[in-house]
Amino acid sequence: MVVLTVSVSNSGEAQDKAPEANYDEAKVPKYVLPELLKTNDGKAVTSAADWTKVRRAEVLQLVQDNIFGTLPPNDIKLRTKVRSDVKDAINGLAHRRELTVYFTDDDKGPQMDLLVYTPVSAKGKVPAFLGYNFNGNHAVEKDPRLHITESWVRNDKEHGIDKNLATEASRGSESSRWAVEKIVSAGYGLITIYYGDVDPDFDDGFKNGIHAIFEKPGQPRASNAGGSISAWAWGLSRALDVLESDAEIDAKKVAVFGHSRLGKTSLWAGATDERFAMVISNNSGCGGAALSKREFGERVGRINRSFPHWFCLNHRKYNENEQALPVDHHMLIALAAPRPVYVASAVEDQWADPKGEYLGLYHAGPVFELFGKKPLPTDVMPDLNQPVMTDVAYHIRSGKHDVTDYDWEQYIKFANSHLR
Ligand code: GTR
Repeated sequence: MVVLTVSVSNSGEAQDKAPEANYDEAKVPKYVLPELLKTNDGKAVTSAADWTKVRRAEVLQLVQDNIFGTLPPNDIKLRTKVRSDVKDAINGLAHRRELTVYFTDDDKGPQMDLLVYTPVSAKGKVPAFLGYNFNGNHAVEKDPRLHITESWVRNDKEHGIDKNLATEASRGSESSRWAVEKIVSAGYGLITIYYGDVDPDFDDGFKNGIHAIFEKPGQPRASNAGGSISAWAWGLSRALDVLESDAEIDAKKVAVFGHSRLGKTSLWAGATDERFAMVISNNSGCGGAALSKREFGERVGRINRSFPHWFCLNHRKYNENEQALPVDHHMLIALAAPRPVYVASAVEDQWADPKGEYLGLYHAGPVFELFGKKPLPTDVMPDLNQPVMTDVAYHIRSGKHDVTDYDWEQYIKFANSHLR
């Protein structure tokens, strides 16, 4: 029997001591992945039409009911207000807008701010990348004109964040992760949102963020009710709703992007909303691109205990019990097909299981093939810093868990061949 000890750290994230994460490939158990191309009643899926008409919905349901849970309803009226609009951002290269999107009629109610960059040189609508940031829109660039988020943020002494409120000291603190200059110079737009606007990232029993609109206090939670990742995915779709009537962004060419927990989110958003034209997972690891059944690095039990609010309650059935999962993350990735998907790893990020991320994309391949798309050619990972790009793409770069200029250079290159 495995005895688990769980303690809660100052950051509010639980840290358990056992079982230790496995980093030894020889200790990966023999596992059998659930079949992508067989329907629940055992029929072979042999064409794109079989996938689209029958199997896709089954797979979506399996991923929803066992991993992330349902998304909030989408039949709400959105209102938008321009908070700022400048033409001289990023050394004069970008038109930059801050757009507040209200989820109710109440200006003080749940809302999110879209930070929208478009190239000033653009003639007509541009394709774009859309993704959440971790620290607030004001952390993307050190421009004093940007509004400092008023949403809950994780305490961070280095950036003067105390009592969960952002201050001047956190301006630009996340700028190394957002290659805005490269993106707009390549002719793309960038839309980013502080993820805590949609749902603050702590376990509060689903009362804050957009949960305040949809959840009834005291009501028991369904075992497949969505957690924060579903809420965040929902928020990305609402951003796309807004972009559909934007004069500068081509909403039919929006790549949904995310790093780490937000990479799990971008995969789930791409799965649940087929309007996203491309899906990018940066170091998404356990719960993202990595296969859970490999039990390598971070595992299902550990993530559920550290972040009890991310997934649905059903996901806990697989704590220390991954082999019982009726789904795995190749199925999550396959839900993006036939749209282009990019999965990226970092070699020092073994916690996220780079090989498991690669294999997640590799084993989604048969669905891409049904559509005449080229998947990853082999189950052998490419060398360091040697991206493979077909109709899907993968790279493992040197360095740690992060988003770097190198990552963005590859995403832009991949987008150049698929979103142009
Ligand atoms: C870690 C978590 C990972 C990843 C990461 C992040 O603590 O274990 O799964 O999501 O956080 O989002 O930065």
